[in-house]
Amino acid sequence: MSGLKDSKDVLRQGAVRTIERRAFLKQSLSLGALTLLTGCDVTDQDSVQTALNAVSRWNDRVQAALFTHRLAPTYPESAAVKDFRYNAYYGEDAVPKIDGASFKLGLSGLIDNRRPWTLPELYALPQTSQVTRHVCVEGWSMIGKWTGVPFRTFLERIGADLSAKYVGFECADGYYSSIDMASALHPQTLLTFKISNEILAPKYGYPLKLRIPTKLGFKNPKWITAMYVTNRFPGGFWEDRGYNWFGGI
Ligand SMILES: Nc1nc2c(c(=O)[nH]1)N[C@H]1C(S)=C(S)[C@@H](COP(=O)(O)O)O[C@H]1N2
Ligand SMILES: [Mo]
Repeated sequence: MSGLKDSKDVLRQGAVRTIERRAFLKQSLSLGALTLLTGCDVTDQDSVQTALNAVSRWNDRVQAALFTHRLAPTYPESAAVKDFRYNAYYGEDAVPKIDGASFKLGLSGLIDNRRPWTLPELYALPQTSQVTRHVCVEGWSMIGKWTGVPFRTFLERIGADLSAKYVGFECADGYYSSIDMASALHPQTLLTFKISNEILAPKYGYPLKLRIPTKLGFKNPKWITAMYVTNRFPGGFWEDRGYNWFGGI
């Protein structure tokens, strides 16, 4: 890295910190202040929600500036927990059981080759492993080892429009989520097939889980059945219920 780039980075970080401070101030505004700033009637739930959503979208942009190029910490393989904790919006007894033999990953949106992919085809892609910390917003975290294809490799292989804004995911349990393209192309974002060196057990998302260690657990969809590339903001299951969409760690 050249000295010039270093000093630019320092300047940019300073600017980002200022923005972040403002974002923090803006996020901790009272309803009264929100009324003054946005001119919306706090007794009108819709306009309050619209204003708060606008603050959250703004927060997404600040997080994108702060986190997109950062690498998540990695750990020695010995740190990976074998009996990983299960989580979903329902109990373990209700996890989807997907038939791998007939499974096909559906593709749509801004992708050149939208033919569906079978598991043997996906398994034939170049794979890599990572030992990283999964952080759940509900207050627990755990280090695990996941194996799969770098998501960027897959996006390139299918001819995805890498200049599009979002990649969205649909899951067998009705869950859905989406990520910004920069995070989709991040070197640690993997479309995974394995946890702890073994094919994902049903509860961990068989056959496909997106592992994205730069984002919170709810941005790591399991039981992915379809994905799409789009410029239209797709939201997500928890994101549409109030969790911040960017979900950076
Ligand atoms: N399809 C689907 N994916 C999901 C969820 C879900 O309910 N459905 N929950 C998310 C949340 S909140 C977490 S913390 C992780 C948990 O993954 P794990 O069971 O492998 O620990 O899955 C994420 N992906
Ligand atoms: Mo979570």
